[in-house]
Amino acid sequence: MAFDAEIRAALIEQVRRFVTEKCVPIEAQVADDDAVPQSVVDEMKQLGLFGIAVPEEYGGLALDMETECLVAFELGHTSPAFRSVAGTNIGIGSQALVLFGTEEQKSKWLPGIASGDLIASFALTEPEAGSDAASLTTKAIRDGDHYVLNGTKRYITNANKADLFTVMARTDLSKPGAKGVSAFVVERNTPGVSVGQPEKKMGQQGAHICDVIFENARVPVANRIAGEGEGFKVAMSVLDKGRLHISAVATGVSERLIKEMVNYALERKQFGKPIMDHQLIQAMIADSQAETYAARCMILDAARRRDAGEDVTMLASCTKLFATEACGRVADRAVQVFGGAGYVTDYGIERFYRDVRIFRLYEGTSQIQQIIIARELARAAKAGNL
Ligand code: COS
Repeated sequence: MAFDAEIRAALIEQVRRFVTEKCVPIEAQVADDDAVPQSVVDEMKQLGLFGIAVPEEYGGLALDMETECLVAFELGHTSPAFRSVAGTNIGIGSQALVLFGTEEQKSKWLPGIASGDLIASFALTEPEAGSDAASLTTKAIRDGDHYVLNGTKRYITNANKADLFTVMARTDLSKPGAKGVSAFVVERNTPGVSVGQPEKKMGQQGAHICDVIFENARVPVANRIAGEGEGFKVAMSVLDKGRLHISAVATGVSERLIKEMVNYALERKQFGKPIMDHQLIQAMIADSQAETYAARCMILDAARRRDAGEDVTMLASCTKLFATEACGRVADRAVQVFGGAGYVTDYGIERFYRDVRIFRLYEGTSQIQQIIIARELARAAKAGNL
């Protein structure tokens, strides 16, 4: 569904104003406090940000992927910790339900996810199952009308605030790989579910990741998403979309950093003139702009194709690989253009430098994206479709 151009422009403008007026001025405070103020979270709720990827019949804005990416570019214009508040509701925490949930499951949870009253989280990674997600060992053993879950999930974004988790767990112990995995909605208040302390991390203070531990947690069979053994595919489909969204956030941050670089380079004088007039500075800024523009075009193209019903597994990996690696280079150049000031906390550039490092890791490392791209190309060639 193509989104009405006027509604879309109005929404983008609202998000832009919110980011500029409410988020940018308190970036340092959020990093120092390691928390996004409740008033800002409330405003995100009012804007409908928690529900942008939830269908209208469940209270969401039902944005198409292209519009979601345009919103994500805007959210990237400030510290990524702000986006993370609603990030799991927009993406990996809600989309298993949106894409594969039954009517009953959707009407039970999606309205709360859309309004932001329920925080949803995605629990795939484990201490011994990161890139090799199909090797997960959390068990879900059927016992009458329930599954009994045991295991530990690791680095789960927003786990400390989550009301429900999409959990991938092994229902068939005789099948070691992807085929033995099923997906479940697990409510936080289920006896036997506990959440660890937030990890101390390199960046994105204000956003949190924790362990989630299941000890004989009994989850109703009705909470299983899709069929037994289909959980890995559910997770991968969710990540296809999530990777496009993260690409757009990273590219938004690149755009912000280019603006910071240009403004600083016009002000800062060395050798008797603004450093913007020095060609080696120009080269760093120009390379950043060219790469960011390329990322933006790739993302919008992949998003439109997804909206048109195409399989975008490979394209999502291409955008995630390119946009997040480009963002890393842009952040590095931003520190370089700022010189000593780039290393000093007050200027905020070193914070972005740390914040963006995770983009190349979560929702699949750059190396996993390369593997997926190569795998899809080989598949297409074997099928005579290349
Ligand atoms: N959409 C739907 N189904 C998919 C899929 C996708 N994007 N990708 C894979 N599948 C299916 C495959 O078709 C296969 O099913 P069949 O055997 O019926 O064909 C099944 O899932 C297993 O796929 P595959 O054999 O490719 O699995 P691998 O174990 O080789 O792993 C990678 C694939 C490496 C791509 C996967 O483990 C991965 O993405 N790892 C990174 C995990 C990640 O992003 N973690 C971040 C945590 S969330 S912040």
